[in-house]
Amino acid sequence: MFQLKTKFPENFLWGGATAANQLEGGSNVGGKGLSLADVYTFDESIPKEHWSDQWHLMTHKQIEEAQNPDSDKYYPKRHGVDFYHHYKEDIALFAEMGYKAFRMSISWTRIFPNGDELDPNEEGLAFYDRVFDELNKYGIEPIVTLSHYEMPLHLALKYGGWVNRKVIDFFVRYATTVFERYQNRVKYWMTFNEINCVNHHQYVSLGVIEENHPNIEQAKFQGAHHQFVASALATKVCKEINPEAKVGCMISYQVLVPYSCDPDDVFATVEKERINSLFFSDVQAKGYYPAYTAKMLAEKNVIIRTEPEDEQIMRKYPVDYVSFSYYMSGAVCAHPEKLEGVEGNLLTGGVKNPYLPSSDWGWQVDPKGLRTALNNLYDRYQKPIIVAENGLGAIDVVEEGDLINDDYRISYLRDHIKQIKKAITDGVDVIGYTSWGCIDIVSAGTGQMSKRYGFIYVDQDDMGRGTKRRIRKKSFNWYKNVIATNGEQLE
Ligand code: BGP
Repeated sequence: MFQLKTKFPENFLWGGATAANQLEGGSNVGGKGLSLADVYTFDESIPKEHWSDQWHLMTHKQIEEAQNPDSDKYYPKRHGVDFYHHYKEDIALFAEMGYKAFRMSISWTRIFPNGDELDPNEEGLAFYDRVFDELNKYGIEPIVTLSHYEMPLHLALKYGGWVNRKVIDFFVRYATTVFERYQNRVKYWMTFNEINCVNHHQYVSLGVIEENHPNIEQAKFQGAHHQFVASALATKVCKEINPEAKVGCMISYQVLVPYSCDPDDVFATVEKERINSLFFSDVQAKGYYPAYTAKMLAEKNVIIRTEPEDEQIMRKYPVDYVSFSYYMSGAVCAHPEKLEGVEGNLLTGGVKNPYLPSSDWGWQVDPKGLRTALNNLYDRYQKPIIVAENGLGAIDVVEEGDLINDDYRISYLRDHIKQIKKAITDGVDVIGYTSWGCIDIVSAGTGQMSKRYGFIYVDQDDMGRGTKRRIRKKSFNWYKNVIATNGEQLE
């Protein structure tokens, strides 16, 4: 009855994760339309601290400029690392590492270039046929995100993004198209990447162009509601097409701890963790709005407009599994004025935890926090969990003989995988681990290429210059051995 688990399960989904807009390139081929990500520039002349601003604030002027074919700006997410033309070589390298799973996203604008067409673009569908066939050749299970910061730009410009209820229908049409087409090749789906990020970066998450927006909080939560409904409707369709398929939610989970044992810090942490992350997985995993929603929305002066059928569809179609990205933890202080703040992928303005080191980008490294995260989510939902992203963004140096000695990355990943193993012993049902950016790709936040996460180096710089040659890093062989020993040999 009480069976202690001390090992990773036999069929554990070891692998890596990417997103189409950071990986694929080929934005001007195969009939692809422009996505939100395609208008994101990288410009070294702008001060570093503003590189991520476009995630939440994109102006109409910037978009107009991006649509001008003569613009001399560099748009890194149009180029990615050209997986579009290198997918065979890249998948062969994943297979060489022994991948059991590959998390990727479908670029919505390859399938529906503007988002509101009635018929899909066959060339776009055919591209993913080829990718899935290639994965299948090596027995690699695709885990596919439907929307990873790359909705059609047209839906943002014409309809105002996810704030508009019509976008639900466009999304469901897109989801239905890909569920039908790939029903025999894809079992694991995720609807929205880091759905809680609507709260932090409304441009990439919702397609809301913020300048002079009259009520941005209202827009965020109305948009989130539409995504919840869209996700439940997509889950319904997915199950009708293939009852064996599994649909998951995906949040960015920055585990939060109180800065001190001051009761004010403790409760501030409870509330901050809800609004930052858990509210979103609560709705998607349980299928209904949690009791604290009313107060949370009242404090923000937000009134979500719903339709009578929303509640029922959300209750009937919660997700099958829960997944999350984990890069760091955070500390919460009820009175943070005198404390040092920290950087992070949620732009949450937490305070520095004096017990933790930070990455070169100021993200606080806390492997034990991953064990806490897994326990928290499993206690709360009792659903299988995939660690969908985890990794270290770092500068890599190619030494004589194509050597890349990324011991720092090995150490980061090893420490985190150890904590997953402990969580399995704690009783958590973890079914997969896909480390982030298994091949170097363009950074989501900064648009840099030099912020590298991969086991495979790509010879390309921040401005897209380079041969795009793929080189195995030291971590490549390390991870290969981790997978071969099913997580038993981590040193
Ligand atoms: C997550 C996103 C990814 C990603 C990762 C690392 O929030 O889901 O798309 O890139 O963070 O962030 P960055 O690329 O900014 O270092």
